[in-house]
Amino acid sequence: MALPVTLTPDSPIVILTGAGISKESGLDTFRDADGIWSKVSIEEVATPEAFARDPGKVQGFYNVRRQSLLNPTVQPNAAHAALAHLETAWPGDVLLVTQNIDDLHERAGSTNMIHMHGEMLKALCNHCDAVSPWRGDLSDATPCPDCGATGGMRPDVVWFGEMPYEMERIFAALARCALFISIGTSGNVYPAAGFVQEARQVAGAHTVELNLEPSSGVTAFAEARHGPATEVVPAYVKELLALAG
Ligand code: BJW
Repeated sequence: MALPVTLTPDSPIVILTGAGISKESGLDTFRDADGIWSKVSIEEVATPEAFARDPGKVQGFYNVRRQSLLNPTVQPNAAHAALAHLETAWPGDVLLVTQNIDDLHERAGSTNMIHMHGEMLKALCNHCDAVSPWRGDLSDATPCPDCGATGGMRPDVVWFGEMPYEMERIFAALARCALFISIGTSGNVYPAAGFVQEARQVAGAHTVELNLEPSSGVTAFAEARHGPATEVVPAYVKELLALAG
């Protein structure tokens, strides 16, 4: 499908990514048949109540995922690279909002980005709210590097019932974007699942879904292209950059 004529090379773009973009880098998605939530329940590991009830279990879940992310076989793929290239080559603003807590977008070179669900390679102290870079394991005995207290260190990630990061900045960008692209997300989790309506209704943006298969919210998008992220994302970016000349 052709790109809309209303899109000009200085049009602001907002991109939302989800777990599907990192699947071909070797990281699991959540809701696919072999996904994370098929092995462990949200209520056990992804709520503040779960952490209060059994911090060791939650720490263990994230310790394993942190070490998987740090495995040298896990590297950014062609979709991450294409988005980093778009940010530098597109004359207008490109804001990348990721739901992912991995660091593959940064490793690919993206800089204007928001981790709305936090970052696996950071730890947050429940006692003093300090955020620290973190690559090792966390446990109840881990002291906070800032306040020294133990028992409060948790991964700096956003669990169900918690407020995602930088919502004001995200909604401001959605309200003025001309193009909204959603990549590799099932559209099950709010507020991210509502961004397409915001971009369409408030900004009048063109909206595109790039996903392995139609997501549950596909009808909200003006355009959709389906296939592996490493194929559909570079192809779509190439079309956009041809428009920029
Ligand atoms: C490929 C591919 C390939 C595969 N190529 N594609 C009732 C109604 C509305 C809302 C609520 C409600 N009850 C409760 C809520 C709110 C709740 C919510 O949304 N619940 C739903 C279950 C209904 N949300 C919250 O609590 C959020 N906070 C909140 O709302 O605060 C209040 C607020 C209100 C208004 C404004 C602002 C704030 C917090 C949500 C926190 C989510 N946390 C998690 C865990 C984070 C840490 C971690 O990673 O462990 O975030 S849950 C998990 O889901 C993770 C993900 O970021 C998130 C989204 O998943 P994602 O990325 O979409 O992955 P999948 O697996 O679902 O989809 C992958 C897709 O990729 C699939 O479609 C595949 O087909 C595709 N794919 N291979 C391309 N190669």
